[in-house]
Amino acid sequence: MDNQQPKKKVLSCIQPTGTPTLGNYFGALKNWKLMGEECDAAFAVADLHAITVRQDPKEFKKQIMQMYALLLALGLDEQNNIVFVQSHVPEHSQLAWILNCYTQFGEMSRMTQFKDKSIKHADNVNVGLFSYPVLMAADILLYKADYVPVGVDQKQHLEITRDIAERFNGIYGNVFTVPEPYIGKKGAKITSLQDPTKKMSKSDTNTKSFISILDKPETIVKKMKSAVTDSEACVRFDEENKPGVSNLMTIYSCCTGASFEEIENEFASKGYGDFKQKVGEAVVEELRPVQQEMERIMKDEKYIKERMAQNAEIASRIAHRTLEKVMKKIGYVQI
Ligand code: ATP
Ligand code: LTN
Repeated sequence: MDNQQPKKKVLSCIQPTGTPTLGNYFGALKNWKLMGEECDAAFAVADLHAITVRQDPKEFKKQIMQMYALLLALGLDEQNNIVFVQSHVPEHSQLAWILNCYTQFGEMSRMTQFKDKSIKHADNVNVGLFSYPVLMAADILLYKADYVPVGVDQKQHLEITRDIAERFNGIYGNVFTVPEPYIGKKGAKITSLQDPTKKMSKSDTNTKSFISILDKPETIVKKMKSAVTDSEACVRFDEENKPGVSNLMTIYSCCTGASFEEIENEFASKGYGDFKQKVGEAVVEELRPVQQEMERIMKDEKYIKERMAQNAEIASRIAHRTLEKVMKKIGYVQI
């Protein structure tokens, strides 16, 4: 990104539906930090999206606080970037309703996440789950984001956001910035430690399949040691034939910055036991500062709520400007 140009805008959100995993961290959060250093960024806890799946009220509140604290612990609010909670900015719901009316049933029916989640939560296939990507489009379009850093699983939702924006602009002129997904090269897909053909997911019922960002060092090393690999006993990157080892190499590379070739050389004469131990230790070191900062922030609820309130005010100002413009274009009466 060229220094002479005005800074590009970035927005991304994460749902407070459990403690983030290493997948969320490398696929999303770490890229957020890097992009926040170069761009004008806004990051949010997507608590409106989270109720598409039933949440226990007490637990939900705790998870929103925890996720927000984590974003602060990662330093995402540095350089004047905004870190806020989606439900504190009502414009998200307002614009989502409007955009619902500019989105076709047919195009939404193609969303693979909807199909997957309706199977997973067959007893609660609610309309919110169906229109989930429209709320996501509202999040993005309110802040005129140029780039949206996400993991590869969200690409389809970004495509529909672009379609909605282009359609609206086609009718009313240039209202929305058409955003582009930003999918990091490394870490775009961290897979499950127990079934490396599936993505690592914080809602997996098998806790050995993921590493949570708050797991204790000994738990991290233990989970790494029980990661599924293969019988070749050779550290070599081959996603198709060696998905388990390739996943561990990706994680190690994300932690240390080493290339796959360097990793292959480092472990050329070593077995999987040594390799897994080293990957575990690298993850522990990567997460240590985040965990320490998180522990400090979580002790101070008053501070967290103050930061939430300040940021909600700034976010609202930006969101309100976009919403007003949209409503004016449609023909609503301004008072
Ligand atoms: P759930 O398990 O509840 O479906 P999730 O772990 O997929 O949730 P989300 O809140 O849906 O997490 O995703 C937050 C961000 O993390 C998104 O940008 C998503 O693309 C990214 N992400 C999630 N899982 C992975 C993964 N295994 N590898 C890389 N990125 C991921
Ligand atoms: N759907 C996303 C979370 C999300 C999001 C957004 C990501 C909600 N709104 C806007 C990017 C931009 C998810 O589940 N990962």
